[in-house]
Amino acid sequence: MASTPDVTEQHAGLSNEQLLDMYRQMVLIRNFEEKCQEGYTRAQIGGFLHLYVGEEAIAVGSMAALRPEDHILTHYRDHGHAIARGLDPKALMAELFGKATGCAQGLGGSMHLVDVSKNFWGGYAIIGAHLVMACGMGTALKIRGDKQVVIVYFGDGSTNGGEFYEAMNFAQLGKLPVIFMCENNLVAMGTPIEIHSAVTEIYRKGCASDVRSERVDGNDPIEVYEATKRALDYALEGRGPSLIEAVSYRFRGHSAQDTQKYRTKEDVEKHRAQDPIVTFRQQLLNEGILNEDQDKQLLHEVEQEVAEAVKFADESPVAEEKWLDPQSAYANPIPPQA
Ligand SMILES: Cc1ncc(C[n+]2csc(CCOP(=O)(O)OP(=O)(O)O)c2C)c(N)n1
Repeated sequence: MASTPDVTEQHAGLSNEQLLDMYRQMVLIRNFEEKCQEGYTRAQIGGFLHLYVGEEAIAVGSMAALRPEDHILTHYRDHGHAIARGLDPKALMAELFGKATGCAQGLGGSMHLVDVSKNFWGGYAIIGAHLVMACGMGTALKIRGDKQVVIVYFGDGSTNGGEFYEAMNFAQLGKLPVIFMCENNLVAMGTPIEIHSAVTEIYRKGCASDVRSERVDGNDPIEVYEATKRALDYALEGRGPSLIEAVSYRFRGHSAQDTQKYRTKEDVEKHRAQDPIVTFRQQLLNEGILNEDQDKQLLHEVEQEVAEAVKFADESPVAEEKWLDPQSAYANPIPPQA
């Protein structure tokens, strides 16, 4: 049987197998989040729920360029990053359901997914604050001489706060191995970018600290992969941080409760023409890397995997109350005073 021609030359050195894996991850993230929305509607998931639908190419493309030893910090819209980093969808869904089998024992919820064994240091809810944490991690790596990088994900709205400029300046001064990945989905909660930012091309904000900066199509996982690889190599050469602006769009509201009065249905539909999953799928079909039967099979397997995750979460015991003891917040609890 003739094998599919390998078109790695056109795809930044990615093999057909890697491209298919990236496509599968994007489909898995989308499917997982559709079930999250259902779980929220059924009150199986409480608290905040920020969906990443439409932005999948950024997490998948960038994670494909990272190595197991690299470190990840992300914001509260973190389901896609966790899945792309290879966290177990069962433990993630259980976390969302507030169950003891969740990746944070069910105490973190949607915004605080974590798995230290994968150097996935968590989702953070305070916008911009984790950029400063990335500098702390970058400093530690530099002092230890570890050949590792930190990538930190954040939105366009987060680049208006002081922490963004503070972090960029600090990282550039110390030539820290940090990749600042701005996911520009063109809106911060209910405020379109033209209204919240004086500079709408976010990568241009890097010039304030002379940080190497570039803008890519965040709907194209291969473009994101290439930009991340460039930033990774740059950091590993000891040359310092990079700012990547990946332009995309979120199809759902800011969180599960959002009436979306700040945009029209027509706006959303217009962007659907650039849906990263539909576009990537078509590209793989056109190039003979994927065929219709494989695609159906892949979708079937993903649906099964997500259904198993929901079942696992549903049947797991609720988070244990003993963990609500403030002492449980410490890695090394403080002994009681005499
Ligand atoms: C310091 C701080 N101020 C305000 C908020 C409330 N808040 C939550 S999300 C958000 C908008 C963030 O938008 P953006 O950075 O573009 O990320 P996106 O949600 O679009 O991914 C704000 C203001 C917060 N979490 N932290």
